[in-house]
Amino acid sequence: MAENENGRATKRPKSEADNETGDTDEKSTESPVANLVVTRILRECAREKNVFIHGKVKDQDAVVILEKTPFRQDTLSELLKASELKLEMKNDVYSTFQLHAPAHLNEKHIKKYLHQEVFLVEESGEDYRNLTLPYISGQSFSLQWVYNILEKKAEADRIVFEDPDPKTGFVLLPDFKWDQKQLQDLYLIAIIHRRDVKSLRDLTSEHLPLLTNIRRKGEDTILQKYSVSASKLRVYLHYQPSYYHLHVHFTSLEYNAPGCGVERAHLLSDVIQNLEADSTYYHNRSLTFPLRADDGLLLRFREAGKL
Ligand code: G7M
Repeated sequence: MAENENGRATKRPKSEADNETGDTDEKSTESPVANLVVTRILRECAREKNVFIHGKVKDQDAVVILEKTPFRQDTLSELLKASELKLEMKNDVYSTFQLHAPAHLNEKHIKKYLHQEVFLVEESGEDYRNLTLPYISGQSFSLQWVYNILEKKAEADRIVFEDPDPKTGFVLLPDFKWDQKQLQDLYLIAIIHRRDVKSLRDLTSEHLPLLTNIRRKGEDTILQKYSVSASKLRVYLHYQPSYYHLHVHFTSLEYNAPGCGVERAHLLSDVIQNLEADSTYYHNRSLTFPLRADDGLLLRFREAGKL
């Protein structure tokens, strides 16, 4: 568990029933993860300082994500003053130290590490229709959390902007990976109101008014509310996304957000230009993305001899 003010824990919904009400355990005083029995570490990234844990809470499956947030300016001087330093290496004017922070600023180490191999997959338009679409349609990726947000059953107080138009409208709110304590890792998502666009693959020039609306109003809102200008934002879509209801990520350019690499992120401005040039661009083009070894979709590509 991340126990200090620089870390946070997030628990995904335990079940559909919990999820439908939009009610979360956050309201109760008991820590929702206090009784977590860890089954295994699904993923840990030392560089991004996060860990994904599969476990059980009262016999129900749960996924807990712990993520180290950026250093906070207000605790920085205390961190430097009160920490114990152990010299590791000295060379010319350079020295490296191991820093042992005071307990209240520190976090426990999670040592277990389960590395998942990742493979890059190239998906043609035909592969999408023959392999990916049947696969994602057969999966029960719950979008209930998305509908809860759109219907104001959850996170309603976190919405920073809404355009209610059923065709071009969207809701803008902080991604749950952002604790909103500092702008350095600013992270918001725009979730569209219409429910018939699964991902980048579904987009045609018909959706240009929706996309340009998201870009303009999303950037304007972030400038007004957080004083972060468009030139300081990375605005993109994931392919493959984790959730097949179109949403756009707005992250601070300063923040190396998980999934913002070239193999997964598609800049909204590129998407708009590609659709302006060719309405069927995302229906026909090959798209490349990473899949983890345990991803069922990878198996489909393997079985089809595409890997
Ligand atoms: O594009 P992709 O599907 O990979 O991204 C989904 C994004 O939604 C991620 O950045 C998640 O952190 C974010 N997210 C996921 N859930 C379940 C929630 C949620 O319940 N609330 C909010 N605000 N963001 C979420």
